[in-house]
Amino acid sequence: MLTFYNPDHQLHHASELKDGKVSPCFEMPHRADTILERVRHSGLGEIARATHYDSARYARVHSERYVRFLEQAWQEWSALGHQHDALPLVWPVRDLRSDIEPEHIDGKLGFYAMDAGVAITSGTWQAVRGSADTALSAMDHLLQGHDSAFALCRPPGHHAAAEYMGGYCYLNNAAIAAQSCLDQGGKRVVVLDVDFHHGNGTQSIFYQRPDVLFVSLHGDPRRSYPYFSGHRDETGSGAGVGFNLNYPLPHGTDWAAYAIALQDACQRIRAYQPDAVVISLGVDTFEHDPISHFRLASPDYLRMGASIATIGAPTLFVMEGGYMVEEIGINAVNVLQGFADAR
Ligand code: FKS
Ligand code: ZN
Repeated sequence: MLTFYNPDHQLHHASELKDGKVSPCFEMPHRADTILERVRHSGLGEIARATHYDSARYARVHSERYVRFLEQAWQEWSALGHQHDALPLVWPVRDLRSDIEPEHIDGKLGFYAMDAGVAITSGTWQAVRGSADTALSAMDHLLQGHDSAFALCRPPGHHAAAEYMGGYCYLNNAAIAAQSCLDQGGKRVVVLDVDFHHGNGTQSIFYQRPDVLFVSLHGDPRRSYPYFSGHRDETGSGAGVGFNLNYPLPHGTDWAAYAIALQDACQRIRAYQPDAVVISLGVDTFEHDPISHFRLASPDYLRMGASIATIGAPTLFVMEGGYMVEEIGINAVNVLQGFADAR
């Protein structure tokens, strides 16, 4: 399996608010480098550099004004004399006006964000577009007739919707790749999200559409981030009714319980007969993850890969979360190896 990687991710190393203090994000550059090292030493396959795409490709699933905002935010922020990370701190919730884009950068940051987990730094845009380009490059490889590919994306993408960022995510890499497949002749694409957190952004982007089936296994939003989406009764709307499938699972879910949900999901996906499957691959379901609450062990990720292989369609793995940095490489590559061995 070919891995696509872009070293520009290193330009994004941001801060977040934790325990009342501003400190480095759990989502740090070292994560991607650990996975890359593991890919190198596991014999999974070659590593390829991502190519550069026009930003119009991101605007297939995001609004043009949002992409422009991401591109220009640091410049607008630093023009005020700031040198520290830009963080959103005010949001248009409920009956506040969300129809008029503010002119001031403080307002824009909140307008285009769902939370404060998305700092913008001087290198953020270059890293963010490099991450989307990584997913696009890997999808193009799949469309050339290969069975599978791994997009080692960073920053992650699945919380980002058409017009907002959130939870370390800016552009939705998996959604951009899925849309690219459709734009190049694919008729039905599945996004299967196995990150611990619900992929609210991907769900939102495809919620009204039958050409992308979104399936997600995640911590129950009643207790887990992102709290405001991921319930079982979210099944799609309009033409998309029946094409959104959520499996909220309780704290402490181990492989035995997880495998039952995953098998059910894979069966539903097979019945859809997709032309391609995009896996939002988060390994924060790991038992020792510092911010999540499932109990998967390292060997379980081999089983996860084998289970995904039974879908039988060309498969693109897109990296999302996972914060136990020592094991993130082992666990992510275990999924890929379990998949490759089963094919
Ligand atoms: C923990 C607070 C939760 C936000 C968690 C964001 C999770 C991001 C992710 C992604 F894949 F996008 F990276 N903070 N004390 O893992 O879903
Ligand atoms: Zn996550």
